[in-house]
Amino acid sequence: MLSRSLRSRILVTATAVAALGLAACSSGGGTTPGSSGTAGGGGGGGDTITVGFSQVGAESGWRAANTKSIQESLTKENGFDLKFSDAQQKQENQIQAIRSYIAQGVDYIAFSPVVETGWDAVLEEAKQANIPVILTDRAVDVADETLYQTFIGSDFVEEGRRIGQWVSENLGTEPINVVELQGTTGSAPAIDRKAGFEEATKDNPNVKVVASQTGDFTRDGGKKVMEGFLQSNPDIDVVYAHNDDMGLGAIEAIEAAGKKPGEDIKIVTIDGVKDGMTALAEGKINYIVECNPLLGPDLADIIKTLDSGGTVERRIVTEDGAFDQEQAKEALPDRQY
Ligand code: GZL
Repeated sequence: MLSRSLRSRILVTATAVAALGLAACSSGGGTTPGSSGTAGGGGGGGDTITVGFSQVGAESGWRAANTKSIQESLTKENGFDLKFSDAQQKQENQIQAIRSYIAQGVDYIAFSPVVETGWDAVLEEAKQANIPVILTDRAVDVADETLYQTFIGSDFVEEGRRIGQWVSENLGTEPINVVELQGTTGSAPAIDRKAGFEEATKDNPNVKVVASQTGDFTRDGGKKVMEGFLQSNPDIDVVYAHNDDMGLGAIEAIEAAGKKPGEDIKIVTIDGVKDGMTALAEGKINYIVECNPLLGPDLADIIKTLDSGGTVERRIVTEDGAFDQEQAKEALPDRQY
């Protein structure tokens, strides 16, 4: 969830603009292309707002929690007509879904881009159709930044940095061989989590990444890649998995090899979903940096702010916690996902 101060800043802007009568609420498809988020949106307040959402897929516990949050927030009772699609982690399916939303004339398009590049053409089509686009969870790399109104999600570089700092300080006091289970190739979280870890560990000669390969953010992918790592690397000390699900797959592979995860081979991951936090509390994972999936309420706020003629920040970064094994035991009972 956004911090209270950030949410209040978003809403205050809208109120101020509306009060000054500066809101130019257009009916139909939203704002003039390229504005900084002063969308008129579906009906300028009051009418049902139609939103087309293209989700990456259902690849992980994080994604399931994210989907639930969005579907529970953009409800008819809350003034939305949500059209939702699952792209099964294929960019072509997301592009097809966005084109379908454009053809349907939705008021807003929101999506979590499976990879960073390849979006310029379809987002230009949305811009020409006067449909504002909101990025959730993952960012895009486009030439024209006006192709989307705002990005809301975590700072993945910082997540990788926090993992790297913990590994360097707690495990890197002696030479350690690290294997890395990367997320989906070309995705913002995979690129940034790798960069953050490298930045935080580059000055510690004890920390050596001996193998790095994508497990595509899935439990099965993490297990299969870890099996390969175990066969080709006799002395693995630490697994850095870009998400809990690949870390949980690595646990299966490590136990099948007759070793103790969390002890013989330490594991650090990112997300903080229930299964990951449970493994952390049980001592099979050593440290988790959270990545908050509960973006639904903030997405609803952003769209309503834009729809009432308000403006939103270009980049809205959500707050993430971090947990060691003792902290996981305390936090587990109250976790929402
Ligand atoms: C991060 C999100 C990532 C999660 C994975 O915001 O995009 O995708 O870390 C999920 O679990 O598959």
